[in-house]
Amino acid sequence: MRRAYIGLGANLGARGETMRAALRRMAELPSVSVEQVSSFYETPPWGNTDQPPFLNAAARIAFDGTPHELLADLQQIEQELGRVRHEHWGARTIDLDILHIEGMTGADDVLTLPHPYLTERAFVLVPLHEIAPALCIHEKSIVAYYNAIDRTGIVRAPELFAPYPLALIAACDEAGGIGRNGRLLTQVPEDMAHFRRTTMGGILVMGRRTMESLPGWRALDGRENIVLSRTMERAEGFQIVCDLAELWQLLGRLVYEAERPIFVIGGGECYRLLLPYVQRAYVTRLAGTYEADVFLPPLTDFMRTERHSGKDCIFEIYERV
Ligand code: A4P
Ligand code: MG
Repeated sequence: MRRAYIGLGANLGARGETMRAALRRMAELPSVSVEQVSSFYETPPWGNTDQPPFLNAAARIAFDGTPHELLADLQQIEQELGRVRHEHWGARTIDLDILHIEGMTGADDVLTLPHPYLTERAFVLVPLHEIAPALCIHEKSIVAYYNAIDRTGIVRAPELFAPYPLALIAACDEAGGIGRNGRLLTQVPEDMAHFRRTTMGGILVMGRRTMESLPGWRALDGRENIVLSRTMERAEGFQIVCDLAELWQLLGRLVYEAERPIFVIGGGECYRLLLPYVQRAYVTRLAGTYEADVFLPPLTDFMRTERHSGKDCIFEIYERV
């Protein structure tokens, strides 16, 4: 296996979706594993400046085979994702460049390594700097190139680099309450079983207080447990992220390995923060009210698509319209 760095760029169509699809397809290649993905950055067009802004990212991969085989695989993905070949340095659905392959330099008719413009382009250096600051190209570190380049106009695009639509799962009483004194309102076995069934095999994202409310502070089995917390440093069985950028990066890595559903499981603050990225909500309606002090944020822009009654509660599904 050799390590390589791939640059991704898109400025036509649903740019974020196309970039995510390209990463998934790269990860599906038998000869490639995607090890790390940078945030997505919105970047002003370079070269031909009379075109829409780009999304750019960089990925670190490990691959088997020759550089030319890798290039052919990447070009195949570009084709499948509907890359239309416009003019040189012009607009494109997706562009996958090999930025660098460890231990390899050289040029022939089809491939130049490292990529010839790598060190002159802020839209390459900014994402590459995020995942490989210490990498050396022509005996100079990426940090050094990064510090020297004009990065005007390049911004991290949080609403665009969310790697996947999220699902939300919550249990509310008749007043929309979800918790009280840092705990669930009540434990209905039927709802606990529903929660377990729905989320099994998936990725759970929770706030610190929700994590602390789990029995014995233990991670939930059969699922990846992620805690979003600015203050926590480590906890056995949990992966900790301190902000959304870190969350997207971690989720990116996890879901490119294997596509799994992602559930936001609470508490109130976590629901509020992540609701803009939620596509589907599983809501259990509990009978009665419990003097809650935390409430589910209103699901405006959602439509109820399913509702069935259990023994003690009602199970609903909402989809974003
Ligand atoms: N080729 C040679 N070396 C490589 C390499 N290391 N990786 C050959 C990939 N390809 C390499 O590329 C043309 C040929 O380069 C390939 O057939 C391959 O054999 P292409 O992608 O088919 O054509 P292109 O994209 O029009 O040319 P080029 O030079 O790759 O364009 P760039 O350099 O990709 O520039 N502004 C922003 N902000 N962000 C962008 O992503 N991208 C471009 C395109 C312009 N401006 C941009 C961005
Ligand atoms: Mg290219």
